[in-house]
Amino acid sequence: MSLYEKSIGVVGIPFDKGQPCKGVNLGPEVLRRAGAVKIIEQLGYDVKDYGDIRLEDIPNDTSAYGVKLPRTIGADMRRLSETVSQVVGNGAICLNLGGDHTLGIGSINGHLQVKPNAAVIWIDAHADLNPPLSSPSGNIHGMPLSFLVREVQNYMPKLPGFDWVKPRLAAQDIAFIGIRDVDKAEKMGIHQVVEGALNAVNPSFDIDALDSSICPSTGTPVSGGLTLREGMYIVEKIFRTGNLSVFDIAEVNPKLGTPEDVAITVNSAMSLIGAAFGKRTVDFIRDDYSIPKPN
Ligand code: 6HN
Ligand code: MN
Ligand code: MN
Ligand code: MN
Repeated sequence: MSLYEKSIGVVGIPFDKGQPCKGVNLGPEVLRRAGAVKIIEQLGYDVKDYGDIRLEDIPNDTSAYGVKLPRTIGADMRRLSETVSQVVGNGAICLNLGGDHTLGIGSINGHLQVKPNAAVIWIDAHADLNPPLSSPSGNIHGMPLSFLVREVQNYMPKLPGFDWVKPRLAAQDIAFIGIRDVDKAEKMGIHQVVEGALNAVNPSFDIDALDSSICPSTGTPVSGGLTLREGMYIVEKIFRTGNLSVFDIAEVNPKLGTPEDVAITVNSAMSLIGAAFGKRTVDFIRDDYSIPKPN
C-alpha cells in the first residue's frame, strides 16, 4: 500500500486551560484557516475532519495538588482520548491540532488503548514530565507525560477527574527531541531512546521545540532550538517509516506577538504538518506560478 493511500482523521483541540496565556485555544482555527486539512487532502489521503472536541466547564472545580481545574481538564482529555481511540480504531492516522500541550494526555492514552506498543516521540523544548507536586508552575501542560509513564506513578497523586487515564507508556518507549529547558524532577525521568519498536509512532510536536525565532507566537519560547529543516527532517523520517499513527501539533498561539510573528509561527506549523504527511518541500508558492521571462 502506498504511504498516501491511508485515511486521516483530523481533530481540533481548542484547549487552553493547561497554561496561563490566552489565545492558544485558537490554534485549530488558525491552522485550519492556513490549510491544514487541505494540505493533506492534496497529498491524496482520504481525510475526515472530526471538527473540534467539545470542552467542559465544570462548576466549583477546585484545584488539587496545585493543579487548576482538574475535573474539567480531566473530562476534556477523556473526550479527546475517546476520539483518538475511535479514529485509530477505524484504521486511520489521527492528526491532532492543538491547543496547549496538555492534549498529550488524551492523545497518547487514546492511542495506546488501541495500539499498546506505540512509541512516543516527544518533540519539545520541554520534557513535560513534571508530576503535579514537583511542577514549578502548576501548569498542567508541563505535566502530560507524568500521567502516562509507568515509572513515575509513585510520584503521582490521585487527581480528581483523571481516574480513567492508565499509565500505559514505558519510559523506554519515549524519545525526547529538542529538549533544552528541563526542571529538576524531570531530569531524573528522561531517557534518551531514539530507536524502539516502531510499529506505531506518535510524534507529539510542541511548536516550541523549534528555535523561538521561527515560532515567536507560543507561550513558552526557548532560544537555541531546532531549525525548521531539522524539525521537518524528524517528521519526514517518521513519515518514511510508514508507521505514523497519531501526530500532535501543539502550542501555536495566534494572540502572542505581531501579525508577522503569527504568520511565521503558523507557517512553521504548516511545514511540519506537510512534512509529517509526506509533502516534500516547504512550498507555499501557488500552483499556477510560473517563472517570469524577460521580454
Ligand atoms: N510546554 N517545565 C515548565 C513547567 O511549567 O512545568 C514549562 C512547561 C512548558 C510546557 O511547553 O508544553
Ligand atoms: Mn514546550
Ligand atoms: Mn522549565
Ligand atoms: Mn510541550
